[in-house]
Amino acid sequence: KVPYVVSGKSFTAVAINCAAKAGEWIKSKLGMYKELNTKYSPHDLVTEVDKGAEQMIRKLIHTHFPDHAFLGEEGVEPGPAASAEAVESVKDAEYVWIVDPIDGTTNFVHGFPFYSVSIALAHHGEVIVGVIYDPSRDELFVAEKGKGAYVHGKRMSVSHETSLADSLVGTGLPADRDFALPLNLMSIQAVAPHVRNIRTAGSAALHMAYVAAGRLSGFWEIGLNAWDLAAGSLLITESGGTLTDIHGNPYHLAVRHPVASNGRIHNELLATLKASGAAQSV
Ligand code: 2AM
Ligand code: CA
Ligand code: CA
Ligand code: CA
Repeated sequence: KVPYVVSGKSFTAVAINCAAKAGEWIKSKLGMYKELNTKYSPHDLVTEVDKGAEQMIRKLIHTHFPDHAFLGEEGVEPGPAASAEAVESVKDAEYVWIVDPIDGTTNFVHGFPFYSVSIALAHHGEVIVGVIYDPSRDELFVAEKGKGAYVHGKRMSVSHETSLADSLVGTGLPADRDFALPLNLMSIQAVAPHVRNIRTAGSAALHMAYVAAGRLSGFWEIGLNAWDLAAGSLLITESGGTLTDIHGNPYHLAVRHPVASNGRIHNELLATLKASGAAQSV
């Protein structure tokens, strides 16, 4: 049995406080960031607001839970090797907080109002709390293991579409132009003729929250990281959806090529991705 309450302060309450506080601060900095730097590629952006938000969240979490491990995007060297190593080093921790302070930095930089704060807590590698906050719409998505998923207190459930033909799905255009982007473009070319339409709005975490809320029937992307997916993973399963990797294996913290759906279109989406040839390359 997982203890949800530690010294009178629930994990979920702390996660929500962190997401709300950081989100409000991030929003106040819209159009006001000072330093724009690149990380792994010229398309991989970071600002001092990403770093400041992560520091704010880490401090708040450690005030309440000083013994818990912490994995945040801005604390990890850019690139897939360092990310994999960082996930490996925390995946068995008793408690680890997995945080993306701004998911959708490119949108934040351009003032396109689709970015989010993503905060998850994993217990021995299993996500038990997931919170995603969208400051632009003031939408708060919350899931607790075994207790359902909620958007601003209202229970969420996935969409009812049973075929790709009736589905609106989401994906991304990865910043890694050499490896992930060409593969994801192949997958988009294969999926596009079969679905109602595709959205690539620039925040993987928010796309996952939208699958949980029934606004998208599916989402996939090649080359993501633990902090993009951990909170969304619980939103998906607690709202009745299905989350696997691109080969159909169950989700775990090291998964980098996720396929999320309402469950009903999952096999058709997996089969289409397989037929595209992209799945075999990762
Ligand atoms: P970010 O804004 O937190 O960096 C858009 O396709 C998604 O890809 C976003 O969730 C974005 O997260 C993520 N992303 C951006 N750069 C990336 C990189 N170099 N490798 C993997 N994911 C990246
Ligand atoms: Ca980033
Ligand atoms: Ca991200
Ligand atoms: Ca980020």
